Amino acid sequence: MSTETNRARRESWAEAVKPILEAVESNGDEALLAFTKKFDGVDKIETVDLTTFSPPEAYVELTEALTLAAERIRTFHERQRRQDDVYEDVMFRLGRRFMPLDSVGVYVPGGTAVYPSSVLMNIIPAKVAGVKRVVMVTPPKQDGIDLSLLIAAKIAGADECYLVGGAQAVAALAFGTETIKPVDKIVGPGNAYVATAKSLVSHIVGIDSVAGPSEVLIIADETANPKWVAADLLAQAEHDVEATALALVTSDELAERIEQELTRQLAELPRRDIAVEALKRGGVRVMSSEQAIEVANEMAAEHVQLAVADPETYMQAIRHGGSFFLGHEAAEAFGDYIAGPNHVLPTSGTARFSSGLSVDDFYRRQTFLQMTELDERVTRAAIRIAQQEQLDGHARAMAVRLEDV
Ligand code: HSO
Ligand code: ZN
Repeated sequence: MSTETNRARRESWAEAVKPILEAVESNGDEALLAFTKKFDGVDKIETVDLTTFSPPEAYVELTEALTLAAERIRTFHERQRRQDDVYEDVMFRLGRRFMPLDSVGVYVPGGTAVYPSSVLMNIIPAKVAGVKRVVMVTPPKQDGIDLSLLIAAKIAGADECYLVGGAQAVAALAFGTETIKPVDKIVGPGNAYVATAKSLVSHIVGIDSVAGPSEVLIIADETANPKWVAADLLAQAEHDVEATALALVTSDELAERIEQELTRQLAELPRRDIAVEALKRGGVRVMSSEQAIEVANEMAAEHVQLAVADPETYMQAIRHGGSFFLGHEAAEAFGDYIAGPNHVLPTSGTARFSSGLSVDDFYRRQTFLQMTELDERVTRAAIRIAQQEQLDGHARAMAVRLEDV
């Protein structure tokens, strides 16, 4: 799509979202309820008490699965916890401390992509960082909310949960209403209106990066299993018609066998129509391993799967990628659900400069200094720089100490 059309679309989303933000900011619950009625056809702002919520019998197996996934995700993220750093030099005790955010809002979409796994992936790092108040919001539905989201929220440790969605939910989290107290940062995926709302409130509240359509780049050599490579391409392609599932393979023969597998497996895939559409942009291409590495570096894909005999060597050569999956067995799907690393990853080439969601996203890094001894050389150097900047007040603030200490 042209830049012009993209800009026009962005502007029309912003036009639709701005009045919603303003109304919720000025009128709180009253506006939140009015939009919930209008867009979701539901006549109340429901607060879900997760402490008293317990999954019905039919959900026992899913609850066990989500509990195991949560444990593994928690273990992985606990290793990302930060230690404060303090040291002393000739003049100061200096340090950096990691302060968890007080409160975080997690937006959970309720449309066609209802992913309890994403509830775990967004909430667990916040709780591991030490965020006291994690608030989940998800759109209400006339036929009742998907319980898998509530189960995941409870397992992950959400503190509050409200059934509100869309731009109005983002506004409530950013500005606060009588029912929903404001938060310091909003994370979680959402549709264009939710993403627009997040960016429009980003001057008063932290936001995560906007997730584009999911991507996988698979590099496969002659040791790869065509059936597995095809299955992994389809796992990505079924996400979204805009998803990218691309395999770069070293021989025509392997390409052909993967194509055959794709045709065979597609026939049995319930989300076949979506996958077929997505595969038009991706699919299988033949090239040398050097070229494949070059493409990988240019693409900076969200997921990089290395279905090759020596995945480590490839990973050394590929500088960009959100998350790497090494070897034939390491299907991306394991990473989506249960391995441990976060599945919220940079898309659309943003892996060139950004990283997947982690515990770091829920800390503020604060610095401190305390004078232990006044060092004349250091002080005089600072005064000299202040004079250069013609900030005499600065120079004096230090000079008076030099005189008195
Ligand atoms: N592959 C998606 C995450 C996901 N897959 C959720 C299934 N459920 C983006 O990393
Ligand atoms: Zn996935």
